[in-house]
Amino acid sequence: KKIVAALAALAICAAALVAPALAQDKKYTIALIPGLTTDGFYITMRKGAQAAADALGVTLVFQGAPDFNPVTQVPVLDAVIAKKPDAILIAPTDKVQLVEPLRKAHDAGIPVITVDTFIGSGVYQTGAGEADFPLSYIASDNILGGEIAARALAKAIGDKGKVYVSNVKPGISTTDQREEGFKKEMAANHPGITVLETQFNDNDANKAASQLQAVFARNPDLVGVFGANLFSALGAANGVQQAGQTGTVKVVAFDAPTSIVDNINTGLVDVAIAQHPAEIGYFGVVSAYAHLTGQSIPVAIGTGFTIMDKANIADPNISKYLYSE
Ligand code: T6T
Repeated sequence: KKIVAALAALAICAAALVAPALAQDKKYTIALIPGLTTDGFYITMRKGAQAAADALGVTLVFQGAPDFNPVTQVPVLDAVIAKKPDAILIAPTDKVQLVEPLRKAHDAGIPVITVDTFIGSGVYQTGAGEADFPLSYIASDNILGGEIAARALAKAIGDKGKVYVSNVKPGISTTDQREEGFKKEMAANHPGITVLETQFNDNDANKAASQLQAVFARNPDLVGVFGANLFSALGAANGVQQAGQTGTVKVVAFDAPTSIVDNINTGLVDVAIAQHPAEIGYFGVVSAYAHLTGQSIPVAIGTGFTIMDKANIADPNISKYLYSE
C-alpha cells in the first residue's frame, strides 16, 4: 500500500513539474479574418500579425472573403469556428450583422478580438449591451481620422466651397466614424464649406469614379472630395482625373496604397491619411497570445496615422507606412 501511495505521490509531483512546461509549449493557432483578402490595408495587417506570430511561435491562419460584405464574411467565420482556433481576430464587415455570428465563436469558448472595425458600440467588456463580448478592439481612431481629413481638405480649398464624402456603405464602424468626424469638424470650424450628400460606392472604385463625375455634373463648383477608404479614395481620384479636374477638385484620401505616391506627386491627391495596419495586426496577435497565456489585456488599443503629402512623401520615415500589395 505504502509503495502504491508513494508512487502516486511521485506521479503527482512529476505531473506538476511537467504541466507548466506543457502549457508553455502549447502551439496556439490564431485566426485572422480580414474585411476582404485583396486589400492592401489587410495585406499589411497580415504582415504585422505574422511578425508577431513568428516572434511568439504561434500559427497564424489568414482566411477571408474576396469582397467587403457580411454575406460572404459570415460563411468564412463559420468555417473558421468549425476548426476551433485558440482565438479569432476579425474585422467585422458590419456593426450589427456580425454580432450573432461572432457570438457563436464566443459561446464555443473561442476568444474574439476585433481589429480595424467593431461590433455594437465598440465598447467591450462592460456587461452592458448585446455585443460587448469581444475582449478588445484594436484600431485607428476613426473619428479623429475624419476630423484630420476635414482639416486637410479645408486647407486645400481655402476654407470655402462645396465638397462631399465618397464612402462605402452605412453600417461599417470605421467608415461611418470617418464620415461623422469629417462632418463634425466641418460644421464646427469651417462655415464657408458646404458638405453635399454622401455618395455610397459599395467599395467599388469604378462606382466611386462615376459618382464623382455625376456630382461634378450637378455641381460644377465642386472643389473637393474626401475618399473615406482606399477604394473610395482611388475611385474619387480617378473620377477627378477623368473629369479633367486634376488640381481643381482637391482630393483627400483615407489609406495609403503604393499607387497613392504617384497621385500625390502629380497633384491629383493632396493628402493621404495612412493608417498603421501592421501595428493593428501585430498587437492583435500579441493581445490574443497574452490572453491565452493568462495575462489580462487592454479592452482597446488605439493605433496612429501618418499624414502624407507632396512635401514629405519621399521621406523614408513617411513612405514606410505605405501599404503592402
Ligand atoms: O480603410 C480600410 C479599413 O480601415 C476599413 O474598415 C475598410 O476599408 C479599408 O480596408 C480600405 O480599403
